[in-house]
Amino acid sequence: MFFPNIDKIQYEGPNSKNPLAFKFYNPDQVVAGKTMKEHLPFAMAWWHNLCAGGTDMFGRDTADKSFGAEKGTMEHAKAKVDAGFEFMQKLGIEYFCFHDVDIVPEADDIKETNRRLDEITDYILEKMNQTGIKCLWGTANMFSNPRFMNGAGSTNSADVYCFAAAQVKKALELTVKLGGKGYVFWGGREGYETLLNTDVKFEQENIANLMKMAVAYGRSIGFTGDFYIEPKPKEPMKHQYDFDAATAIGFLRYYGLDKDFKMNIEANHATLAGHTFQHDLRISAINGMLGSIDANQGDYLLGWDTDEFPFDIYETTMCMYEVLKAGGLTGGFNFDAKNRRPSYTVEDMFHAYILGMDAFALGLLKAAKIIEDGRIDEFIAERYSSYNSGIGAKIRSGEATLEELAAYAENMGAPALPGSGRQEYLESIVNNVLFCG
Ligand code: XUL
Ligand code: CO
Repeated sequence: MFFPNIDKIQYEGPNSKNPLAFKFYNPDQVVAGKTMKEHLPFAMAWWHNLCAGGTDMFGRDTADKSFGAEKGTMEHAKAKVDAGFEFMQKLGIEYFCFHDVDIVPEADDIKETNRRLDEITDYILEKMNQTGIKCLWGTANMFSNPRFMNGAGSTNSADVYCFAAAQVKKALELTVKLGGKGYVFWGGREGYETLLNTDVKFEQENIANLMKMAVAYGRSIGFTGDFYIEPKPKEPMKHQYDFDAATAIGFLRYYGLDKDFKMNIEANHATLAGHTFQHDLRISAINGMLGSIDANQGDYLLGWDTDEFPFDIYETTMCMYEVLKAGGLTGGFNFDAKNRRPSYTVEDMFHAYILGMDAFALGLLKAAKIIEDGRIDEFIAERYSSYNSGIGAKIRSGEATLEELAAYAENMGAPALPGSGRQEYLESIVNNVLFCG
């Protein structure tokens, strides 16, 4: 046991003061026709929870993630599996997400890395069968190793491109072996620092081709799940090609990849792109491409990807509002989030997940209430009601011509103002639902 002083985390309700209990996440409670557990398939991110120790640009690890073994060994890799499964079981988390190099130490020779990956995934599979815990998605880390300094699909080196292809192939095989629901492309270094040395069209074609090869191979080995792009505008690169949901969707459609791919929307990536989290969820949803979510949040005072655990109930409420309206996710909620560097103890790991799971559970409860309340939906319906009949209905039918609309306008005099947007009133409804009962 790695967490001997921590029992299974129970739901104790909103009045509990127990730091190691859920206040809002009550897995079997039914909300809007489904249990919370069904609405919220939570996943543990292997990299942040089991690998990252708090290193930042100015200092080394504060948290000890050795789990009693020597780092860089297969014993350590196995200890992480044991610790991870104990952690997930204690929190009632049913899924995990991983990069290839999160689960084994990378060797110099990819054949040896792949052998290690086979060995560790045998072990992970055993644990999955014992516990019922499942894989949400897998991915290949094609951004940490120096060889990927210019990207993977976007690299200027054909040899590096082949190495990336080999990693994608193996990571797909592992995802299939572990029954993963999805496979993620986060274009970590797919972008540029300066256009003075970059052929953007060339790089985008190469990225699309890598994705096409991944789809062809994945389908050939029985992967039936979704491929995901996880948009991010910048960091580590100055400009990244998967800037936001709209950009990534346009790219997928242009290269004919839209049938196989959906979006994995990360809150802090959306805010880095200058959007709200809700915006990128909505853009994905209206395009039928809302697949999965990387659950975290940024910081208003910091302009980078801080990957904080979700705490802001307005954000989780508006996220769950989008998810409910979209009819749920085919993927899940992966906590791509890390403890703050000074929160370095084992208890902090549990507090962080309790915070995140409770924040989404409360967001779910409140979003369901906003929808049930109906005032916002009613307002929106009324706001567009001029399209319900007459010339408006004709516009919506797609049958109107420019000449016809111009003739209509010429006979109309000046149009009335379009009606108040009532933003402050609508915001007060949200506060009313959030804080009154
Ligand atoms: C980095 C990020 C990644 C992806 C997976 O910003 O979000 O961890 O989720 O590669
Ligand atoms: Co992410």
